Amino acid sequence: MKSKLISAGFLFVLWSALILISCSKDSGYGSSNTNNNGNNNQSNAVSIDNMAYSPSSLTVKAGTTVSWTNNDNVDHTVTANDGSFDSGAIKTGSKYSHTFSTAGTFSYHCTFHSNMKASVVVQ
Ligand SMILES: [Cu+2]
Repeated sequence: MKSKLISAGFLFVLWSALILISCSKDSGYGSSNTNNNGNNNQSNAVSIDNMAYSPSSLTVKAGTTVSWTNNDNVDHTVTANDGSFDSGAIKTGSKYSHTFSTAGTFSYHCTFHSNMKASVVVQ
């Protein structure tokens, strides 16, 4: 009688622990996946269209690779004001990528069109 009660109690504790473990595993896994996907897809891409960079100011974490896609019908460049990176001419439909490894504000422009200016803020 006594041992039956003890083993029932033990099973209940074991069962509760299993539920707790599986719950925390599920929620941790799901939320981190969603965050990673959201960040990667949205925050590191710049579109070049209508003689402008969009967004004109992009904030990323250090180590992020930013890619620019030329969706305009003329060539453009992505040229750092301090010379730290330069895409050269990016043709229509082409892409240029640069990895920002250090924090800071990196202003850039298009060498063909002096009014085209934007920046990447690296945190
Ligand atoms: Cu341009």
